[in-house]
Amino acid sequence: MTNWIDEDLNGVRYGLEGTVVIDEQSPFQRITVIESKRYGKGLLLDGCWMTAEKQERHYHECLVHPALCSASEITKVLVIGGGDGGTARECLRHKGIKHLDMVEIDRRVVELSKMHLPDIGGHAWNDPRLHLHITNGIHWAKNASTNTYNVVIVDGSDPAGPAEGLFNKTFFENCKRILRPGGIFATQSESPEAFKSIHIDTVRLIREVFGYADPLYGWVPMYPSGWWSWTFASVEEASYLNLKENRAKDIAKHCEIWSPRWQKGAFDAIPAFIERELKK
Ligand code: SPD
Repeated sequence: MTNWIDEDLNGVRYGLEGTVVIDEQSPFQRITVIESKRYGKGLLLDGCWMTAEKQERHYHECLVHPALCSASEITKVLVIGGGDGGTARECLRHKGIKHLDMVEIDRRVVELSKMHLPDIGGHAWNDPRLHLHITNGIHWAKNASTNTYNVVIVDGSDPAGPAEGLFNKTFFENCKRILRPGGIFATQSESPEAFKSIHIDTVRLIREVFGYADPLYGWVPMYPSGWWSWTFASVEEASYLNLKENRAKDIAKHCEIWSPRWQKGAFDAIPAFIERELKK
């Protein structure tokens, strides 16, 4: 018998054929781990696709490397969310990182990811540079000292449930405050098709807070519409557009999707309807 596991959104289903391995309620959200025919094991939170073994690089590489290849320094980095470990794994490919704080609200996401999706976090879980804190990332950003991090990366889920506060002005202002000069902020910024207004509002707000912000467009086939975005921001100038050549060259060797050429096209691939909206 064929089993389908679907994310339902506004009258559309985004599904994979497979079986449910774990389905439990944590204090924060419903956590589901599945085994799919096409993409291997996958993770859903509150019924929304987060990641899958054979597709996660589409997402994690594009969130991490534009920021880490363009910040002036990358000694100290903060990741908020990202409990499956994929963002930390991509960050820690960068030898220049000395200290990575990863702040995840839900201990069970980390535990179940380590147990069922161990390759997504991979070596990151044992890397001494990784400092995992199970606590609220919004409070972390509020309480961190000014000028602490070279890069702040937000790998949250959609703006409902525990991730809702990762999309508001106060949170973005705190992220800006804790960035060091020359620092870069990065966040997943939803789909320009399936979450059009959230996407536009998010880019606008980040631009208003930081001064410079641009969305980058790519594909995560399992997410609603498959068409996804990540937004990068900085304060003094649009420094996320300028890659540090040596850093980028080293990292690109290991990537499946991301490369300097891909990134150039992905910033330029802003759809006309979004560009018009952002100019208003
Ligand atoms: N609609 C899905 C948005 C998910 C963003 N975060 C995914 C977590 C992967 N580390």
